Amino acid sequence: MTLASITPILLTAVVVLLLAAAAAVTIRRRGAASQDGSASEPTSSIEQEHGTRDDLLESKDERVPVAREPLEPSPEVPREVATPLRDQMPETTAADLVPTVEASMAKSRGLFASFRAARRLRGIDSETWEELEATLLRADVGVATTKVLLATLQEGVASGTLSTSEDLLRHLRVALLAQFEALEETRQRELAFTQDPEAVSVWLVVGVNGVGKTTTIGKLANRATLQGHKVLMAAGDTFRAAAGEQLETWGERADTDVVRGAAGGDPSAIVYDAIQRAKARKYDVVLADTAGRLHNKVNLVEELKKIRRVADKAPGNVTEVLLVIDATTGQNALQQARAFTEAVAVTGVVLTKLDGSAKGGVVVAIEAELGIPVRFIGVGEGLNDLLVFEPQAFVDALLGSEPVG
Ligand SMILES: Nc1nc2c(ncn2[C@@H]2O[C@H](COP(=O)(O)OP(=O)(O)OP(=O)(O)O)[C@@H](O)[C@H]2O)c(=O)[nH]1
Ligand SMILES: [Mg+2]
Repeated sequence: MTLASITPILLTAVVVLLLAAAAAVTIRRRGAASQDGSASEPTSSIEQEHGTRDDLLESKDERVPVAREPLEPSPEVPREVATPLRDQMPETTAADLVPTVEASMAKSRGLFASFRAARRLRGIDSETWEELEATLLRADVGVATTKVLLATLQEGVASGTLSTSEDLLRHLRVALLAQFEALEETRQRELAFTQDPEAVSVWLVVGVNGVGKTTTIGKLANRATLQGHKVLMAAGDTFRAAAGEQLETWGERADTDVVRGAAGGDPSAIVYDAIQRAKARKYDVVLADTAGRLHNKVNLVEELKKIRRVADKAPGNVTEVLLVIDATTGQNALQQARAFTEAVAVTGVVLTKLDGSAKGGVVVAIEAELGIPVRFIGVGEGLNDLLVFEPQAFVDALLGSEPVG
């Protein structure tokens, strides 16, 4: 056989071998694809050109959201998490530890502990008075009240009954308690309900912006609910956009219903609606939030007067007006608080943010200068961080009790 005669035969054999190999590869690929069940569909011309739909999704990293995103959030990721305002609000649960006034007043007590340490083993001299005055002012007892307290102590020294720094602190304790005693008759431990069986009790909560009104309402609602009362909250702050939503979050936490109106609406109308609803559905009390800021002070005062008037019309009966004051801005807030006491007859003060503040002495100034009893103290951002104000426990927590050596 010549080379020329076998060349066509060789070429034919090579072509046959190549075709056989190609067929084997195609069969293997189909077999593998059909095992994961994904390749039985015929491929379109677009897919042939750009890849399959799955390839497209994967290449743009869209496969997971398109294919797997659940319609509802999973139980581990509650819907609240997606709401920015709720994210910003402090986490709190009914199982929060119940705080103590002693733990909450550690910073204020530190001031008096420093005074003790500085005056240890020394008699009473001019420095003693300077340091005691500075300590009282730093604790935010206020200039006027500090003067009165120091005068009482100086009398004791002059009459020979007080001769050491520890004597001074002991007497200060007595003087502070005597001052709290002055308002003891009006200081009910529990918030009042109407005596009229046909009426609905209303508790109004007022104060300048940011002092903790809405937070306090949440805590009070929780407290009253745990005591067995049926509580309805009224979102009377229509001035600040997020105020209604914030109150609703507290409603969920405290397991309490909330009546809301449109943003920018009339707060008195919302309080009125809440009272009607409370009457119809037999709620015991309407807890009304109010704005802390309006376009100007006159507007705010006029609006509060109107809310109070409306809330006090039958079947509504305003049994408490609580003025919320922020301890960290003590003497300043005190000035602002006067405007509120003129607008609405305040029945008690809630002093917030005592936790972490060294200004616990402002309680003394509030009672002395505003003549209104402090009823509750706020000691944190959680549901349970509200304590009934007890003068004895408060004074003990403020002054501490380590003896001077
Ligand atoms: N540490 C501490 N923070 C508090 C306390 N009470 C309130 N706050 C915080 O103070 C801030 C303001 O509280 P709000 O309840 O919104 O105050 P508000 O008076 O309703 O404010 P406006 O609606 O703007 O007038 C929030 O961050 C609260 O978590 C408290 O007793 N202790
Ligand atoms: Mg508020």
